[in-house]
Amino acid sequence: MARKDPFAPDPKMRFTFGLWTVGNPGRDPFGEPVRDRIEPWQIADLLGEVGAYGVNFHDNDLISIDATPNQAADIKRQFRKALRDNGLKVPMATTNLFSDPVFKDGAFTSNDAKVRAYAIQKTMRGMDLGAEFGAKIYVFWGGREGSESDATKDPVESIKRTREAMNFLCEYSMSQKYGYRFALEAKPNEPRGHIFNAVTGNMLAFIATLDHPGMVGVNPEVAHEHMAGLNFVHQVAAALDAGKLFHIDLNDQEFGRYDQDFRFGSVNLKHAFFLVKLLEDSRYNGSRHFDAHAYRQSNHADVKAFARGCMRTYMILKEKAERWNRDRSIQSLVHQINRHDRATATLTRNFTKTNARKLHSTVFDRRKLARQPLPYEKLDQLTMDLIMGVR
Ligand code: DIG
Ligand code: MN
Ligand code: MN
Repeated sequence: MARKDPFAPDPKMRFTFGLWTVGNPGRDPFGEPVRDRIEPWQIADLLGEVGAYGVNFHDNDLISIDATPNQAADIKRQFRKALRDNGLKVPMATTNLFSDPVFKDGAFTSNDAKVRAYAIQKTMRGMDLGAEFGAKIYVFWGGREGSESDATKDPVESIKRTREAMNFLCEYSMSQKYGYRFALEAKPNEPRGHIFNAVTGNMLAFIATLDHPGMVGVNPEVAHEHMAGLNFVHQVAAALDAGKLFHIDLNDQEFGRYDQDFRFGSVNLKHAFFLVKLLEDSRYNGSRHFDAHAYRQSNHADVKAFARGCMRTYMILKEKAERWNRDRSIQSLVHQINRHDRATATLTRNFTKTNARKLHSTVFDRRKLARQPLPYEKLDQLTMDLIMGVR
């Protein structure tokens, strides 16, 4: 009997791909498609074959914007059968508010009130469609919500317009009893010169200003925070700390480049290792969604290798993170560098006048504190040994 692959995709990881990812025909700003377009049901068959848990979609990935009601019904019927045949879930849905020319200057932040209203209507209908397939997370990526010149849009008014749309759509989800949780996805630029709410930190602040902040979280993407030169693990940590990591877009990205959406872990293996460690240590129980696509040079067979590679790398890094947590030498160093002190800890945990008076009068030997050893090189090399497979 064939030995079970220890790094085969585990359904408990809830690995998902968007229709637009493995279905990407390979068009880019400088070239035409290089792969035949495949239908949603064919994409579902591909994801079933590689062992994904689920599939997500933008409204128009599934049903084109000009489809007739009969065409839409046929597509949904075929797709629903393919989901059943492949045992795939639909955890997330979202709206394409960036492809059609009507959104050339934004959707929720358009300077045209009718375009803003149409964008909200299109999102309502996208939410209806997602709910038909059982989606409980609704992602908002405002790819066109921005400007090239600040002469064209008031940045404060643009945030207010976004808030009006989000408040309305939260109410719509509640009125329809869809039970959605909204996940806001940041990106600093591309396709706009500057996109509002550029990074996950902006989104966390923005959520606090909404009428129903409890049903709104974030969907951070590796490539997008890297485009902003940020440490993605730290952005995800902030979302986890705020209880707002409702979804996550996994991929990879060279720093200082356009949005490359590479296979997960294929560029920054160390960052990917600490991201997987953070997600697993924190018992993240959402989808691990690969918002990525294969190289433009790949054919459909290689697209399957891309999808398998995303999940396999995650599983390998998960096993390495478990070994890091069990490694005696590593854990001994982690214990050594974290110096606990009960006396000072109780003083600063809660403010009281007594604690303040005691802390105020405490004598610290800062020269002795400064000489405390921090064997970070040793710890990081042990980590690199483990990541490189020699430990
Ligand atoms: C791009 O990173 C965006 C769109 O693909 C989509 O709206 C969202 C969902 O993951 N990510
Ligand atoms: Mn991206
Ligand atoms: Mn994304």
